[in-house]
Amino acid sequence: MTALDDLPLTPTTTTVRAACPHDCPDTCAMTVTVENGVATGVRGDPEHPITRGGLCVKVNNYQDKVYNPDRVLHPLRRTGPKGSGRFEEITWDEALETIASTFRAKIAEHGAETVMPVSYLGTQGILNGLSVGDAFFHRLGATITERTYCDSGSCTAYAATIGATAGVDPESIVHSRYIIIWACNMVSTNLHLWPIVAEAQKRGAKVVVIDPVRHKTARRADWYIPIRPGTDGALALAMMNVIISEGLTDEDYVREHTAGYEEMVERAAQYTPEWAAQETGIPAEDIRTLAREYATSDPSLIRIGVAIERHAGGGQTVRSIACLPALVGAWRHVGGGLLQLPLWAHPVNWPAFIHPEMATPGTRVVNQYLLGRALTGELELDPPITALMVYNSNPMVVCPEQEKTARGLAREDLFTVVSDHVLTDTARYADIVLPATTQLEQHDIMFSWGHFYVTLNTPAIEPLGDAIPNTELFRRLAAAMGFDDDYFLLTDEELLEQAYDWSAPAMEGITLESLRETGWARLNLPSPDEYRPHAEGGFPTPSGKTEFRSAALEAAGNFVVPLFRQLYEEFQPGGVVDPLPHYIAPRETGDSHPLNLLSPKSHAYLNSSAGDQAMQKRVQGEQMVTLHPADAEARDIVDGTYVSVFNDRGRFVALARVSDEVAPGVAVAPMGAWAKNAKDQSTVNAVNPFVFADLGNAPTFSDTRVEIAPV
Ligand SMILES: Nc1nc2c(c(=O)[nH]1)N[C@H]1C(S)=C(S)[C@@H](COP(=O)(O)OP(=O)(O)OC[C@H]3O[C@@H](n4cnc5c(=O)[nH]c(N)nc54)[C@H](O)[C@@H]3O)O[C@H]1N2
Ligand SMILES: Nc1nc2c(c(=O)[nH]1)N[C@H]1C(S)=C(S)[C@@H](COP(=O)(O)OP(=O)(O)OC[C@H]3O[C@@H](n4cnc5c(=O)[nH]c(N)nc54)[C@H](O)[C@@H]3O)O[C@H]1N2
Ligand SMILES: [Mo]
Repeated sequence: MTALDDLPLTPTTTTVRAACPHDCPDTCAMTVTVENGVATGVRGDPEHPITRGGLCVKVNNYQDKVYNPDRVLHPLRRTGPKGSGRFEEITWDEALETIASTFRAKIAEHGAETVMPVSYLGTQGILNGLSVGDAFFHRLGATITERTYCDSGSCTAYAATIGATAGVDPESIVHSRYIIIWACNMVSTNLHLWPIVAEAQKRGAKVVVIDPVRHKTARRADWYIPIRPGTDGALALAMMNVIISEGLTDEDYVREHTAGYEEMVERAAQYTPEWAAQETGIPAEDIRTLAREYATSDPSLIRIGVAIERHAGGGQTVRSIACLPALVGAWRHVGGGLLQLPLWAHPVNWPAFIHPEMATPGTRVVNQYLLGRALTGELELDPPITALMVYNSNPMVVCPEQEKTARGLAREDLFTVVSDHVLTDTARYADIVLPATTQLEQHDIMFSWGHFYVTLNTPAIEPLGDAIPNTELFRRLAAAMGFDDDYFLLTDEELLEQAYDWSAPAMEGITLESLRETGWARLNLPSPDEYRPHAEGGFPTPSGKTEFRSAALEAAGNFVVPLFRQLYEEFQPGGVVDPLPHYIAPRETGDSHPLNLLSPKSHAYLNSSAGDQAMQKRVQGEQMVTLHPADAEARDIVDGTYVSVFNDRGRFVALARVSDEVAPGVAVAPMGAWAKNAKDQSTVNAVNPFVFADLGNAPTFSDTRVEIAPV
């Protein structure tokens, strides 16, 4: 690769190919400069078609995370009260012995389900990420943790409607003529897709943003449509109503490649633009215009953000939206259709990491979204959770009902182990803290949920202190527990070989050896200038069609797609679901707490990661809440002063920002700031509910009502 060869290198300087580890659609290819064994800088690979040489504010100083003086570099044992953050250094042998003997004692007393793992996507690497501990906990017989924080409801709805398809290639979007960005603040959360959208816009595409907040992305749109939170389903159904009633459907496509159309026509008749205007706050004439423009501009593209699912009817919202491209025949064209999570394009060998066969059939499943309730006993569990192991996650910040999470973690009879880079809000409650390596110190290989490239991460430097990768952590824990299954003996090199199904058609021409040369590679799929995955239908649904009437929902009821459970199993039946798309209004109505609070992502943090890093804190500022001038005036709230945000679940204090970026009745408090740094030691998840959305056990972070008052 010439660009790397051109770098001015001194004899002691090397450049190593790496991959951004973060839970983000962009999965950037990075290069790391190493001088005398020290990483001195990271930059985006200029040749990568998505990264294009640029890294975002969250990672462009990644070396500061690696050498952060606050890093935990040795195992620690608690010496002060839980939450105090007082610890002493111990050896790995002492730590492993303490963990193994305590797990054994707890299991002898309560049974193995008394142990609960809590993990999410601190790193997205296939080796060290989502599934790294699954085999260990299956072998132990621990409670199975269901992980549905992110896009689970959307994935259920999407899979039930068009199947687990990659959908539109993000690079094909340069060809799109009408682009709807729906509940996605792309400039903050999917930054590397924006230049592609901007290129389409330059070529004449109209960019529409539908969001309750006029954010950085909305300000670049040709048409910004403010919407009442949680009512997007009404808008999508009304768009169907207009498209059908005005004869704007692609009749041939609908006839050949959809199922249940006649029933959908009947259903959609009730969802008039006038009705939807009442729900959404969008004038009926604007709804008509949107539907007409969408139906008559070829190719038309919808990009949905993860935030679209975070309310009571989130699943049905995505069902309705996923029906639209087939209705207008958008899939016929390059750059036409729907972009959700192209991760389905990646033939990752998940079962090799999850090892479902090691699980004991019938082991109970607890969703970690309910962690606070599980720990405080409000969720009646028999046996109770008495041992918790947290890795790749920071539940004190990301879980709803923060006060319950804190109260649960403070329990004296709970033994908590946390593996992380630094003493997070959660780690401060641990009995044992274990030091984890960062991406520059470990092997990994990355799939992407935002593009069609696979990226290899080669360690750039030796691990600092006693830090180890998660893979090694579970090898050591398995040895300490006396597990001798072959899996627990595999080295990282051997795990890399298992990461992908290398014989899958999408991997043709890609090997570990080739990746060691190039760093990254595009999956073997048609070029973005030609890729029309569903021009001839071929949806991976039971009927092979876009299913207005969903056979999967009809057969299974509500379900969680396999990846979101540790078990790699088929549908989890759970309740009857109307198999036709329909509208479910937001759950919280706001009689006593009138403001609808949203907690989208922070621009400078990656969930809570980087939430305690100096540069990122400077960019992001402290926990804020934005509200409309009319709402501020009615409450005597002045811009730049502290306010209390509260409801019956809890409260947090934030700095008020008064702006007409949000509509009256809406308030926005980004998530990711640490409680430790907050004015009253709590953040936005203090007020969020534990309630699931309609499909896929998705969270309902956007379905939250609060009141705000000066403090
Ligand atoms: N900078 C940054 N980037 C990130 C992350 C981060 O923490 N920081 N996290 C990564 C992760 S894990 C994820 S899941 C993605 C998420 O990325 P996005 O999908 O963009 O999610 P959010 O930022 O939570 O919300 C996006 C927008 O949805 C809007 N929204 C909320 N509720 C509704 C609603 O009911 N209807 C409509 N129409 N809009 C609504 C919010 O106002 C917000 O502007 O970002 C990834 N990228
Ligand atoms: N209110 C509200 N809450 C939300 C959301 C929201 O929009 N609003 N979004 C939800 C969504 S979409 C998501 S994805 C979740 C995110 O939830 P999490 O995935 O839990 O996100 P983080 O807070 O970043 O926590 C990851 C932790 O893993 C650590 N880590 C990173 N790399 C490694 C490693 O290699 N080894 C180990 N052992 N640890 C590592 C990081 O330092 C960090 O402390 O939050 C959810 N919570
Ligand atoms: Mo997420």
